[in-house]
Amino acid sequence: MGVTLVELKDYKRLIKQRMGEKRFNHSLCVSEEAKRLANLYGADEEKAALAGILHDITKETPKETQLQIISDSGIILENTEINSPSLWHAISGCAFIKNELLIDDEDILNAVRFHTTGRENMSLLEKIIFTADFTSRDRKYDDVEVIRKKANKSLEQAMLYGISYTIADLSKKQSVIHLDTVRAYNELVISQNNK
Ligand code: DGI
Ligand code: FE
Ligand code: FE
Repeated sequence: MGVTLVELKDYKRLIKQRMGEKRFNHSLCVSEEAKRLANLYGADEEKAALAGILHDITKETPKETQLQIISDSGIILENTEINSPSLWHAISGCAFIKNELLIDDEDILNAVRFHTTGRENMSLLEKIIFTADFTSRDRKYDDVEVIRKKANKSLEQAMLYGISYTIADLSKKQSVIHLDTVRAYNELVISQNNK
């Protein structure tokens, strides 16, 4: 699939209409960072830029509407997902770009679908979007420079650091941890241990 710059501009306009200024800026920053990482790791830069701009497309869509988008696309949520509203935007976002924007590139669809939890056997593009969401220019948290440095050396090391933080944070709040998150974490730990 060829994504031209003109198309990217149109998608930016569409995204801008769907969210507040701060979230739009985040989407632009993730897009830019995803493109940079794609260049660094030899992935398709245009696809990365597009997946980046689209990744949070339904983040500010009302929860009820998101549930409707999800059920309209034939997805039945698992119990853990029903109890984790912060995961819904990845599921509804993927369904929205597939069914409404008619994006048919499976890799882009999966990059949006798994950008919050990660999963086992992620593609290079999925890893790039997952990482860019942590390392984008707008992100400000204590260890952001640590993870940015890791991202320039190894996507897997950056992801492991990010997922470890997420799991610790979720368990501190006694929130549900999705199995995809745990599976991604375990796979990253095992592959680091075997290096
Ligand atoms: O959409 P963003 O804010 O840019 O970032 P994101 O899509 O990574 O969403 C972050 C939120 O998702 C944060 O509140 C933690 C939550 N989250 C990540 N993994 C899991 C999770 N929530 C649950 N319940 N379970 C998970 O495995
Ligand atoms: Fe998100
Ligand atoms: Fe995001």
